[in-house]
Order: sequence, then C-alpha cells, then structure tokens
Amino acid sequence: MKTRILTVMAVAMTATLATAQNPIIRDQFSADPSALVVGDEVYVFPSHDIKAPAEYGRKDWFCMADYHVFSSKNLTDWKDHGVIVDQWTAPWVNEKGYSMWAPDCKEHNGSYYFFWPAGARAMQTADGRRSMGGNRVGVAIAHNPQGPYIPQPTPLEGVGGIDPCIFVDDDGTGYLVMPGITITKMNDDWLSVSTDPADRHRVEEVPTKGLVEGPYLFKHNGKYYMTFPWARNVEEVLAYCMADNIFGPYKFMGVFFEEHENKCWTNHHSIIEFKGQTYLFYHHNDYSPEFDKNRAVCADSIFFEPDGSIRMVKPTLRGIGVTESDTQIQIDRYSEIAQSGDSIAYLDTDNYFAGWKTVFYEPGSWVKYNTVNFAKAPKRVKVKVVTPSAGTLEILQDDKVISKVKISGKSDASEVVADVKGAGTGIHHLKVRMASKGNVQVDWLSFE
Ligand code: FUB
Repeated sequence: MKTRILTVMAVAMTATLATAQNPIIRDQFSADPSALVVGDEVYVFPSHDIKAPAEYGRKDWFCMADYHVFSSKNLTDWKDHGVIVDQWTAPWVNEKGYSMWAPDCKEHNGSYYFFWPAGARAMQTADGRRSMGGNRVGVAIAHNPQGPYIPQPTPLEGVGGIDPCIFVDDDGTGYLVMPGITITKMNDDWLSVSTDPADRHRVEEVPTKGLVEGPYLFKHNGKYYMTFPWARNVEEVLAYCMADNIFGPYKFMGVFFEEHENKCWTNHHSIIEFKGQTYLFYHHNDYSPEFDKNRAVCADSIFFEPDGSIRMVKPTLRGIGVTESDTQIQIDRYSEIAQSGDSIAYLDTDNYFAGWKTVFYEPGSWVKYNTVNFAKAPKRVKVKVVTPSAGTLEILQDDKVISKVKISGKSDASEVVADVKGAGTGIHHLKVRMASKGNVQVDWLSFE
C-alpha cells in the first residue's frame, strides 16, 4: 500500500494545464464537480468517469476509480494536480468497486477535508461489529487543497449512501447534506456526525419522486439554498428550495436548469461565489455523445432576481472566464451563432477530446465569442483552418471589421496569417463572419 500512496503523491505533483471554455476539463472525463474557493483560486473536485475495464462487469454504468483535483486563478486555465484518492489505496474501499461517485471538499481549521462516497469492503467496525459493505462516505485530509490527501482508515460511522455535500455555515459549523434530503450537523472533528436528533433534519418541502442524488446547499445574502438534481420526468433538471434557517422551513422554488437537450441523463452541480460573481459548475457528456455515463465538467454564471430567486441558467459553450487574445481562441465554443449558415462539428469522431471546429458555408453567417482581452493592439491574426478550406472570413472586434482573412484552399497550409488594422486594447467581443461563398472550417484563431 505504501508504494501506491507514493505513486499517487508523485502524480499529484505533476500538474498539467488545460485552457478551456466549456467543458473546462478537456483531457479526461469528469463529472459531479464540487467547486471550492481558496483565496484567489478556485479548486474543482470532480468524479472521474472512465471506460469500464475488463474486471468491471457493468459496461453500461458509471465507472470511477479515483479523483483528481483541478485549480484555476482565471477560470480559463485549469491545472490538473493529479490523483488525490483512489480505490486501491483508500483503506476501506472495495478495490474492484469502481464506484467513487460525487465528492465534496471544504476547509476546516486550516486543513482540507475531502469527502467521497464509495462501495466499502466487508470490514470490522470500531465497536467490533462486521460491516458488510454498501455505499459509505470516506474522509481524506490535506494541508493544501491540491493534496496530498491522507484517507481516514474507516468511513464515517452511521452514514451510508452517495453524494455527500458539506455545508459550512457562517459560524464555521459543518453540516453533512445527503440525498434524501437530510442535513446533519458534524462534530467539531469533522470525522463524525452528531447523533443528537436535534442536530438532524430531513427537508420535506421537495418533490416526492425523482430525488436520488447530488443535493448542494449554499448560502447567498443570508438565505439558505438547497439545490438538487431532480428526475422530474426522466432526465435530471436542477431545482431548489429556500429557507431562512438551515433546518427550514424550506420553500420549494422550482427549476433553475432544464434537462440537457441531448438527454444526458444526469446533472450534478455545485455553486460558488468568486470575486463577486456566482458560478454554477455542472456536467454534460460533450466528449461522449453516445454514452452519457462519460461526462465532462462545465461552468456558467448564475444570476439572482431581486427577490433572491435564481434566474434560469441556460448552459453555454462559451462558459466563464476571460480569454486572452494571444491564446488559441476556440470560436466553436461560441457565445452566439447565426441561425443558419454555419455549424459546429467534432474535429475527429474517433477522438472526441480533439475538440470541435466551426464550419462556415454561407455568406454572412457568423459566430460571436465574447470577453476576449487584448493586452496590446494586435498586428496580425492567425487562423488554424482544417484543410481543404476556401473562402474569406472577416474578423470583427465588437462591430468593427479588423481583418479579412483569405483562405485560398490551394495549399496544405493550415495556419493562415492576415494583417489586423484598427484593433483596440482591453476586453472586446469577437465576431467571425463568412464574407464569401465557399466552405471554411476553423479550429481556432489567435492574435499576435
Ligand atoms: O457520478 C455518479 C453519479 O451520477 C453521481 O453520484 C450522481 O450525482 C450522478 O451524477
């Protein structure tokens, strides 16, 4: 076991970087994102969907063996800090369970407490009884949010089930929220929950059917928001209820995120406030369009109405964060698109992680990509096209044309460079418009 722990720590130290819009994690499947603000950074602790290995019988089901943690300062570049807990080294976990489902992590007394559910091995409990496994909740502790995390030898006593959420109230008291939906005060050690009935509450003001997983409790302007996935029909929407006190009474407020259009069955989320803006982290199966148990973490902004209710969230491809003009701007993650005349397609249907391209085929069609920061006025634009492509693109900063890019289609060159004139500095919205007949397929563009 020692060797495995060392391996995990070594992996945790080799961080990799992903520049992203939605999905924000682009090199692996990821789901059930739990976001945590630590100073001027955001950490995301997702589940890690994988393709089922031979030893795992259920090829049609969720399959997860470990957790990674990711962080970002600008909500655009996400660093993968590697594996923090896995089913082979966590002491009580069934090492063939592949059921490390939705986790959560919060800070307590200067340490980071990572809570995760998993199928347990049959084992001896502290009082000498024999537990027969089932879904249990473990805790691993670290001095830094990126780890290394040391798992506790046994799961939380008296707690069974999946998808733990930890809510920390303004006075620092921690509560364990579990599907059901139950709220239980944690003891000060955060390694056990209170057994006093006065410290436990079941939220009754929620739909009676279709609530099986993923509650997330947060506070905004002094109100408690109990949010949860709800299989209203078949696929999950995100809904919520609100209260003035943690143990209610809650008032059911309805849905704030509709079913995914492509019928991805689950959604699972967390909500944070970072630098004055509230953000929703959730998932969708962007990198696995035919199998919705291999998901990808996305993020969008959340807004509140004056009465405190949550405005309906429409998932975007653009996501959150500012994109620097000299990075590869993935315009296929657009903010807006013309009704017809262009489309988005996978670059490689044998490898969805290669991402997407924008296909322009009608004069006047366009995509808009918001919030690009021009640190200096650009002189040129480089467009990475997928060959063969032929036609002329106009690049606009807000409504002003700053470049015309002619793509001849005659050479194999996939990076076409054109002059830029009259571009300003600062944050601008970008528009790319087809200015001719033809067919131009763009992977990304970048200013220099
Ligand atoms: O990721 C496995 C399960 O699917 C989660 O625990 C649920 O919330 C759902 O997203």
